Amino acid sequence: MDEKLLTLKKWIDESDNIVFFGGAGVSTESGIPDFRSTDGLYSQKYKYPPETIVSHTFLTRRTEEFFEFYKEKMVAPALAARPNAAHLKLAEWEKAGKLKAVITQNIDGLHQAAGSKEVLELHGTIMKNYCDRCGKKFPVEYVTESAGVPKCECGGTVRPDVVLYEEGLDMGVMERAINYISNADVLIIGGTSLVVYPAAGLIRYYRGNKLVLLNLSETSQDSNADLVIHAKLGEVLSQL
Ligand code: CNA
Repeated sequence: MDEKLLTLKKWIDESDNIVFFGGAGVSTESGIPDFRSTDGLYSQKYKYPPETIVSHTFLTRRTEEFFEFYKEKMVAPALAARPNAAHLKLAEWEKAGKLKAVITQNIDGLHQAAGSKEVLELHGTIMKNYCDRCGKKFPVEYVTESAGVPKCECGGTVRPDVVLYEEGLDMGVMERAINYISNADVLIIGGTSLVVYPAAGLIRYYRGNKLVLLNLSETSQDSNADLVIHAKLGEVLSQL
């Protein structure tokens, strides 16, 4: 085990107040492409960039194209995926009383599938859907089994309970995330490029001296971390 890993192991072993904050890179080892890696969705060729498609304007103005992309590129890979070593290790730490919460920008439900209980989904989840007219709730299967745009019996569109670009985050979830981060002993940030705000801004609420950045590529926050490891999350966490 190299020196950085030994430091991380020591911090983990000694703490019962770890908080994990992650993004799409947590799920790439489960086969779900992220946005910004070289084989991520931004590198694939579409008529529009993903952040244009996954936006409120696109959902309302080009609803059919939205659902075509959303179902094929976001829902199908997530439903086919299984939790990887990173999801499983975080769930194990929570069960052992060491980890307080997982705060995620992911919408794939894999932390819950791994057994994590306290999961704060900043950007919502594909698992929950609701009618934009009457508010009726629908499971993800309703969306996948509907041809084209999923419709409610009232005539409304059944949309994902996901925070799209141009939409605001749930303030209750944000407040809970801030509370966990500002009280954390060890904060591990992993699998996120830290460019999507306001989620990326959460890092500034951390007040401790064990900020771990565990990401495949460099981030703008590397210089603010106490420990930086550029490697695959699942490969690192499974060694701990
Ligand atoms: P991003 O901007 O695509 O960044 C991902 C980061 O993870 C990059 O810096 C990669 O280098 C890094 N990375 C990739 N694989 C690994 C790995 N195995 N181990 C460690 N690091 C890795 O994604 P962000 O989460 O930062 O951006 C936020 C968006 C992406 C959120 O709104 C998400 O909802 C959205 N998204 C979510 C999913 C999902 O739910 N699985 C998939 C794709 C996009």
